[in-house]
Amino acid sequence: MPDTAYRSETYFKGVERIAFEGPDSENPLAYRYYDKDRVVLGKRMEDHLRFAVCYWHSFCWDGVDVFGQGTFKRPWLAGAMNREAAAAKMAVAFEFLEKLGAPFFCFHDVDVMAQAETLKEHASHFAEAVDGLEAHMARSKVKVLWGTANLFSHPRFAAGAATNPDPDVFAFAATQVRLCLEATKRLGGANYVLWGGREGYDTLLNTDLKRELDQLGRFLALAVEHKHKIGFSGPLLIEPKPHEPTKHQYDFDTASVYGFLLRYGLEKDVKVNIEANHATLAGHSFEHEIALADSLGILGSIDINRGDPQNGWDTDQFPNDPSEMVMTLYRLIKAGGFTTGGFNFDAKVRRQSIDPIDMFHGHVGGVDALARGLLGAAALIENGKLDEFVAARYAGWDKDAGKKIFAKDATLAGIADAALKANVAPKPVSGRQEYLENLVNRFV
Ligand code: XLS
Ligand code: NI
Ligand code: NI
Repeated sequence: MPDTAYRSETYFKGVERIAFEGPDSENPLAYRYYDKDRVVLGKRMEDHLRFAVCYWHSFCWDGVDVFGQGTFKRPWLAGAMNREAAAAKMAVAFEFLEKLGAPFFCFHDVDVMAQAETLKEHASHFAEAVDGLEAHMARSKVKVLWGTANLFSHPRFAAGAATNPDPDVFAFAATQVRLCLEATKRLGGANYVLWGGREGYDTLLNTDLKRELDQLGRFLALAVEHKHKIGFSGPLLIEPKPHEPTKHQYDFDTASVYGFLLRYGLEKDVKVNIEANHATLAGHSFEHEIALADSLGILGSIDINRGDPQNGWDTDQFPNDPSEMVMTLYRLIKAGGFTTGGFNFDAKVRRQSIDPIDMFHGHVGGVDALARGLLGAAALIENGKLDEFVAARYAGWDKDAGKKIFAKDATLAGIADAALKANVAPKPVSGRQEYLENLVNRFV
């Protein structure tokens, strides 16, 4: 039986609300950079970062890995996830959110509810959990950054949710998405996320690729239709990931998601939720994925974490690399900052970090890493040299030579004739990479 004797305010004994104490503080449970009301580039830090705690890693995972049992011994995870255990988990979650001073959280439907055996039971247990969330949110003022349906943990989804060979699995998943989208709207959530963990294949030998892509396009189109029908104003966000758990996932990276959206005519309604560790698994830098999403006009939100340079899976560690954080915040600010999105800590403490207090160390450090990145990025922008350099590098495109190429009546032959006539002889110009790297390092 789960131990449900504890209640809100009692699991993280001795932890007070985390306060800003400045860079010289020796207190490990204080923010050294995150000063939520401090105005940076005309906006409060809290409004720049819009950070969220994710329900799943912090409150649903007991430290299990593929070789070993849970190590954390969270009391609410000790037995069956029944209604009492789900309620106890929720009380602990909100105690944590409030003490951390988190403005947002993110959740999967199954994270917040009692375990269900049937679809009908899913609907009723989830409804009860949403009532609970609503009450906790009203009291604490913590908001939903996004909700999502878990369409990957249960064995029924082993061969995919939308892309399953069995249409009943599609219908089951569609029901979950309908309920979770409606709940996210009711809770005032800012976005709705779809991560296709099982929407891919383990072997092409048993896979009809064309059908599966059409099924996924259909699923997404139906979700868009329902979003409009119920008047959910936030965007739908696809979270790209190249593989893990499947060998190949269809929403591989930002570029492939964009191609998919264009093919199914969904590019106006759907954006991306970019995750740092997923970018690196796809062979990109995190900065690349943000810059590309911005240039395609589909940057929605960010799952902030980091991988491990020596291994190739989604380790979901808390971000802590100052230079990566400066460039992340720089790209975000250049993209105009978040509108509905935010930084969701899709991150978990290590399996040996067994004390409840370790959850605070992880999140406090992560928030501070972002805040420090924000200050560095703001200083880099105020310095102006990086932006000036890039603008100067492309300046020719704003002059005659560039404008003529983009003129409506321009042809390849016309451009070639003019080039021949002028006998154009372009001179190589230094890219100044080392100079720029040194410049950025001054703000890390
Ligand atoms: C897994 C994903 C997942 C999504 C939500 O790798 O990051 O946690 O963010 O389903
Ligand atoms: Ni994620
Ligand atoms: Ni992930």
